[in-house]
Amino acid sequence: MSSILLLHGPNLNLLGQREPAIYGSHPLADYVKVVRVLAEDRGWVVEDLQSNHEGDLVEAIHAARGCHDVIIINAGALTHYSWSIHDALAAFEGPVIEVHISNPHARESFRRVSVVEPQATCTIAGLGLRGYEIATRVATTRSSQR
Ligand code: CA2
Repeated sequence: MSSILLLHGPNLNLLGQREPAIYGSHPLADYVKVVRVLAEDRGWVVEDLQSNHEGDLVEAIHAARGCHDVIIINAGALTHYSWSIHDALAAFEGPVIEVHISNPHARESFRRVSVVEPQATCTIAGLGLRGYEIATRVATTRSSQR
């Protein structure tokens, strides 16, 4: 069965509790559910991980090799500086879909750089939950090539 690894980086466990003007009011569980329900409806399985630790995310990406078909990743603030995640994603053979709840390009200047983006098949930003639905549709469509 085809499989998605859904990764969330630091502080995303706080979704729904703070900064609703930027991130809305949905908890992280709602984002995971959107991906899981749609993917399973299409015959895919989903493994998800949220971690506040960069190394956990790097190790999950390593373990995805030969195990998962697609990675959907919102690396949180690590998006903007984690070369470890960049390098780990480079070793993953399948499509990588970068997702952001907000639109980093419309915010502070430090958010305008993503070191995930060079490793991503595509980036979906600023659409909140809808962005995760779109990411799942892309992930589960056979034509999504890296
Ligand atoms: O828009 C996104 O999805 C981000 O990846 C979220 C990151 C931010 O550093 C990126 O620039 C864009 C931050 C996630 C922090 O989430 C919080 C949620 C509620 C309260 C506090 C932080």
